Amino acid sequence: MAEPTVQAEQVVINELRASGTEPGLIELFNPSMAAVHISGWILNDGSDLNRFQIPDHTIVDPGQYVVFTDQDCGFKLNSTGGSILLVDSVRARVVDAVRYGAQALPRSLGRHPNGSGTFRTLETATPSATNSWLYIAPVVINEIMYDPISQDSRDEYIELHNWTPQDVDLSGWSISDSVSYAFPPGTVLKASSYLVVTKDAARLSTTHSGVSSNQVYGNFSGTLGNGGERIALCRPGALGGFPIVVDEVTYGTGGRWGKWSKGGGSSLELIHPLTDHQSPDSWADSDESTKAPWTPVEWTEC
Ligand SMILES: [Ca+2]
Ligand SMILES: [Ca+2]
Ligand SMILES: [Ca+2]
Repeated sequence: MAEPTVQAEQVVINELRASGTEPGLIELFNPSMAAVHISGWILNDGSDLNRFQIPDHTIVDPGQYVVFTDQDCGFKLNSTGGSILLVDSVRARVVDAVRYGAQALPRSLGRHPNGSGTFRTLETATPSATNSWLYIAPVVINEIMYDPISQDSRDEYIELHNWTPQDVDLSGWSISDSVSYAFPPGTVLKASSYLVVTKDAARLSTTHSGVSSNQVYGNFSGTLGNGGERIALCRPGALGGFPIVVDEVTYGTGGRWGKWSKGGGSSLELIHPLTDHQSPDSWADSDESTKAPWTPVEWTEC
């Protein structure tokens, strides 16, 4: 049998979980057609202090996985965020590197799609197996009005939806990046219901008379970019620690992102909660004729 070829770029860090009630893990994956010898390669967390040399005779076969626990590595990944580097021993270069934020333990982070995509929170940890579907939080970013037809940023809003049968306490939750907003203590989003966070709450209550005032929150600071931007919904970390991203979307404009949401009178609406919210295919221009749960009244036909 031929010696495994060294194809440094063909092994990726595919899944990770920081140490918590479940042991920490780092999963490597070989997406290529050739076995890769990774003996002597180094895993570290970006510091010289915490480094692990992969043991002799470690080979990752094509389409296969190798998993190291925090016990194997001799150091623990930080649950409030950090880095992992995979360094090739032959050329002493970084083969793959991952930087991650605060984790929603015991859920893991992993590439989506498996082996190639960006790191996302996964529904279930899958050491030595194909990564699971994405974890979908009980409350999702459901609708985005980033470029109102009025050309007035005060008419911008973000709608959140609790798609589960349980009420969710949003105390300490926040929206960040393109705009900033922190929910006041005691905010509860009831089961199967919606709320709106806007740039100008008083104005929205007059322009959208069908919206109950207890569904309207704000004002957020900043504005939603008309050329696309990232919106993140965060909940507080354990013991008031670093905020954990529970849902995020980096919306775009045009093409698969739709035509009418960019200043044409529509908003962007999530088609279904249980989709990949980072994919444009999961979003569509709102249909103003059947808009739910509330109907804008300010639009006039040309
Ligand atoms: Ca996996
Ligand atoms: Ca805007
Ligand atoms: Ca809606």
